[in-house]
Amino acid sequence: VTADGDETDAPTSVRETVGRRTSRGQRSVAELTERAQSGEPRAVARLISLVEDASPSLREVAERLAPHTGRAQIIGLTGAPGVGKSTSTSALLTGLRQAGKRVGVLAVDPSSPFSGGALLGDRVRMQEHATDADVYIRSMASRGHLGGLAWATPQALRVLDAAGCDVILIETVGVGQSEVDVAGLADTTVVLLAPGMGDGIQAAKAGILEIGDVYAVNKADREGADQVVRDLRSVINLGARDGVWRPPIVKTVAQTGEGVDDLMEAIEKHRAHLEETGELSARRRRRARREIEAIALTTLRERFGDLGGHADLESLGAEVAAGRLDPYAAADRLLAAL
Ligand SMILES: Nc1nc2c(ncn2[C@@H]2O[C@H](COP(=O)(O)OP(=O)(O)OP(=O)(O)O)[C@@H](O)[C@H]2O)c(=O)[nH]1
Ligand SMILES: [Mg+2]
Repeated sequence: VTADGDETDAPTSVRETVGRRTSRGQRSVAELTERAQSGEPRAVARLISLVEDASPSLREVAERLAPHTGRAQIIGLTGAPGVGKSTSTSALLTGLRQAGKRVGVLAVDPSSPFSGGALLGDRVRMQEHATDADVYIRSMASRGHLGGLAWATPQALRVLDAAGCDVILIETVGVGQSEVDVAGLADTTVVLLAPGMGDGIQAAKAGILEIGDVYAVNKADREGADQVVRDLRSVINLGARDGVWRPPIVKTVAQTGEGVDDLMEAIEKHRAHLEETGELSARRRRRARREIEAIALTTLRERFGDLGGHADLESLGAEVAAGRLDPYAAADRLLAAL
């Protein structure tokens, strides 16, 4: 469903319309953002689509949303494929709804060029929440646009934040190698592990022990869960220091909801820790810096792309090929032409 539907009451100022890209939308950004803020699901969906499509109207969207952001608690879930991220997200969603929270869910798949597909299974898993008016579930994929999801994901988070979500759960596949580094996006990052998934700890050691604020050993109904907990604990204890957050380890069976209360409690403790130490605002400032950087880099890349056929490049190429100029100096000259 998109928010393009009824257009009878839409203002018609050309300057304020959401671009000519939409076939019949022509709804003003002002109205769209207002509706999103009041929690209208179709407006929220439409705004996230604008983000995904890198719409030119995003500038205005961002400007209008900015004063209404910074309230949501952002919880990231990450871990190897199939470890139970979506099932855990759904279980957390149930718990958060019982606590009366309005919740946004963003499932990000950097490897997929399209939404849907791999995320279809998630929709099935999330179905029980599909009709809940206080839940927004959205999947995002890169669609191959410039800059990929590096800047798009934080913008989608902003939309959900401004739409009044108390909590946003964001699920991404993989650790470290991912284009969308969930640890850079979330207030609290939950890393999921599970028994019987190869040499999980060894494989993950390199990256995960730096990013997990909370560890969930999921599929605790399976043999080997206690061993995963023991291994993980010994590695965490190795790096433990006084005054530094020591990530708790929680056992869960996401399918049945077992242990999910403990997981919520661990997340809340971490949240309290962030607030007490001032780390919450430090993380948010860091996040904002990365966001600015991603947008600036995307803009640069776009401009640079335009220079691909630039006359300077033609002549510089000739100079370098002939050995009259080194490629670094040539690159400097090209950049100076930006
Ligand atoms: N036995 C058991 N199976 C589980 C548990 N949690 C999830 N599963 C199953 O594990 C499979 C993968 O779960 P998902 O939640 O899709 O895992 P995911 O990490 O989101 O997977 P991707 O998004 O593909 O990376 C599904 O068949 C789940 O039903 C659990 O606690 N115990
Ligand atoms: Mg999933």
